[in-house]
Parts: sequence; C-alpha cells; structure tokens
Amino acid sequence: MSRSLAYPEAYFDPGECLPRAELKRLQTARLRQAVARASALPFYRERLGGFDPNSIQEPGDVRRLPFTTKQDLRDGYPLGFLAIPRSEIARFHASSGTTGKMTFVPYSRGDMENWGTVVSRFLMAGGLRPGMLVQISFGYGLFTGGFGLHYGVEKVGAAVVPVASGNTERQLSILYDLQPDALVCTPSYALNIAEEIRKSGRDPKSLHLSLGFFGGEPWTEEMRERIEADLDVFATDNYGLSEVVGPGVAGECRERKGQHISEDNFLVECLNPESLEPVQPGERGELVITTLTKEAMPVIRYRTRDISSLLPDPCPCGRTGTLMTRVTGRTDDMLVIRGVNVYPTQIEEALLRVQEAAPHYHIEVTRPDNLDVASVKVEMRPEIFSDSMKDMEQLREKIARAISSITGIRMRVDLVAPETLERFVGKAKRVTDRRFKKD
Ligand code: DLL
Repeated sequence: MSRSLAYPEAYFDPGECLPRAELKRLQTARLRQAVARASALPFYRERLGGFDPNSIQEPGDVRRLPFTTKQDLRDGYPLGFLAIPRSEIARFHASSGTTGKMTFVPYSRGDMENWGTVVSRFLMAGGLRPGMLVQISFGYGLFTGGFGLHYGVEKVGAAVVPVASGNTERQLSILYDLQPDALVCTPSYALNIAEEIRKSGRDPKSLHLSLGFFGGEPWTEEMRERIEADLDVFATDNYGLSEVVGPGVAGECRERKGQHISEDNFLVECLNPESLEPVQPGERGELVITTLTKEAMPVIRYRTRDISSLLPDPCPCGRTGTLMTRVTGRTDDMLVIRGVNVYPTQIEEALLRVQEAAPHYHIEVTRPDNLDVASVKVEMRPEIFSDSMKDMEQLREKIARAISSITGIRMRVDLVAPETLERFVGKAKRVTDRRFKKD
C-alpha cells in the first residue's frame, strides 16, 4: 500500500453530509425546479406532455418522468437542449464522441460554480488539502477532465500545474522538478507514466506524490494496486460524464467503499437496462441520472449506459451521499461472445493476476463461420520475455486460464513483445469488434 497520510477527516461543504431526510426534501424541491426548467425546451415539453412539476412529492417520483438517451441529445445537435439565453452561457464542453457524433454541453455561470464545488468535494474526500500541488494530466479542451479538475483543485485552495495530457517525457520532468503532491489523469495514463519512470531508470521513491485522483474510464481494483505500488500514491476513483456535468458526479473518500454521489446535484437511479425497473440495492444495473441544479442544459433521466450498483449502507466517513460501486463498463462496451457477457475490465483483472503479463492488452473479436472468436493480445513484462517456446506456451496457457476463470470463456491469447501495444494518454481503447459496426 501507499505511504500513509495523516488524515484529519474534513468536509468541504455541508451539502456532502446533509441528513438523509433533509437531502430528500432538497432533492424533491430541486426536482420540481429541474422539471419546470426543462419544460421550457420543446423536446421536454413534448415528452412531458403537460406533466405538472408541482405534483412531485418525493425524489422517487422521478420514475414518472420520461427517459433521455444519447440519441435524443444527438438529434438535438447542436443546441436543442440549451435552456438559457445564449448570452448567459459561460462555457462549452463536449462529450467525447467515441461512439458517434459529439454533443455540445453548455454551462451557465452558476453551473460552473456548482461544478467546481462537486469536484472539490471528491478531491478533499480523497485527501487533497489547501497548500498542496496537483499535476493535472487530463486533456484540456472540449473534454471535461482537465478544466473540471482544474477548478475543483483551485476551489480546494491547492495549486495546479496544468500540464494536460501527452508528452510523457515532460510529465516526468515536472513530477521530478516541481514535486507535486497529487497526480490527476486516467488510470491507463497513470500506468503509462509509471512505466516511463521505470524505463528512465529514475527512482519513483524520490517523487513527492502521495495522492492519485483517477477517473474517466473503467479500471479494476488490481489496476489500482499496481498504480499505487508503482507510484507510491493513495489512489481514488472518480466518476462523471459530460452530458450531466463532467467529473464530479461521484468520487471516493478515504474509506474507498464506493464513490459518494453528490446527490444534492444529481438524482441517480440504478435500473435493469432491459426492463428499466429499479434493481435491488447492491445489484448491478445501468445508472440513470437527472440533473437537479444544471441550468444551461438540464437532463431528465439520462441513460448513461454505465453499469454500477448503489450501496444501501452509510459510509463511516460521515458523508451521507449514497455510494456507487466502480463502473465496470458501459452497456455498449460489453461484448457478447458466444452468448456470454464480457467486459474489457474482466480481462484487465485476469492479466493483473498473472505476474508475467503486463496490464497492456487489446481484445479483438471476429466471427469466422458464424462463430465468435475472441483473441487477446497481451504484452509480456520485459524481464520475462524469452526465446523459449516452451516458456511462452506455458505463459499463454496460464493467461488463457486466468481469463477463462473470470469470464467463463476461452480466448485465444497472443503474446507480444514488451512495449509494442499502443499506449494512451487519455482514455484507453481496448477493443476492436470486427463482427458488426456499432454506432
Ligand atoms: O470522462 C468525465 C470525467 C473526466 C470523469 C475525468 C472523471 C474524470 P466523458 O468524456 O463524457 O466524461 O466520458 C464519460 O466515461 O459515461 C463512463 O463510461 C466513463 N467514465 C468516466 N469516469 C469513469 C470511472 C468524462 N471513474 C464516460 N470509471 C462515462 C469508469 C468512467 N468509467
């Protein structure tokens, strides 16, 4: 585990620890306002069909409202969901557009203020304190990662080095020369940075890092352990998506039992993606999010396609926001291979259990003769790379078994030489599905 950090428990603002009854009252009042605000848009006016916001009596009444999908947002391109006058827009960001056309996301000044607050909550919860220095290695630009974290760090009262993503050599120089306390990036980029440090022959112990705030893509507990060991940090996970704000929907505290949802700003349901009925507490389902305070672009019951679960128990840290478990993947990243559901993170979990394998992989699925074939390219660790066919054969078998014990299916494993698979500076792309074209 990482170097220990004396940790006086501290809250950034009272919104994080409202008594549940009070939170419910606040959510109810804000849901009414949010629906009234959304009704100003032709899209919602039509979908809501005369729904009276004042008939909302409790947060659960959200179930009486219609869903919003990614396709609805795309159909409204570019500004069909803008709910304030253009002159009141303070900022535009856009969703990453990895699964199709991008979606613009406008923010009002009030939205920017709230965004800074929800991000600063998870930063404080994870251990950031005024006076610390944070290296932000997320992309700055239309992507919400860089700017979102930036304002959150400033709101905490810590200092920022806005390095942005990429140019890993420069990332290393800054880490060594400015000695930041915290690193902010995607987990895959953190791993990439750790690898470059090792390759450069520099000692990771002479870094001053103690905290890592990682998010923006799915990752596993095993990956967390690897990053913590490599960079000697205490790593926390944080979740969000551009369509509802960007980073700041939820984030872990030092307990790391799940991510606290900022429920005074976001009403989060967890539904069975087929029946669209709520799943039991602790059971996995699709997160569906209604923004409660967003002014420029309110969304009602947005289907995130992200799979997670909501935990019923309160957290010992004292924050009252419901805990969501780590997002294991998106419904549209889920591969159905010979009828079995597989998420890329399951492959990551398997690889991290095999010491000789590096956690760099790429999955390819094809369908020759109408039968799904999944193959995984896996990098070997440099110290393991060998010319012996027998060793390689054994390693392949070991990896195939690890994958099959987690996913239940047998995949073809191709071992590749160290450092031959693509490295990512933002979100990693793990899958090529050649069976059919997805949207
Ligand atoms: O990735 C916002 C963000 C930036 C969150 C930085 C955290 C840190 P988008 O580009 O719109 O926004 O992508 C959102 O990324 O629907 C999830 O599928 C995935 N995602 C984000 N955070 C996590 C996470 C940002 N902690 C999409 N774990 C979401 C798993 C995540 N998946």
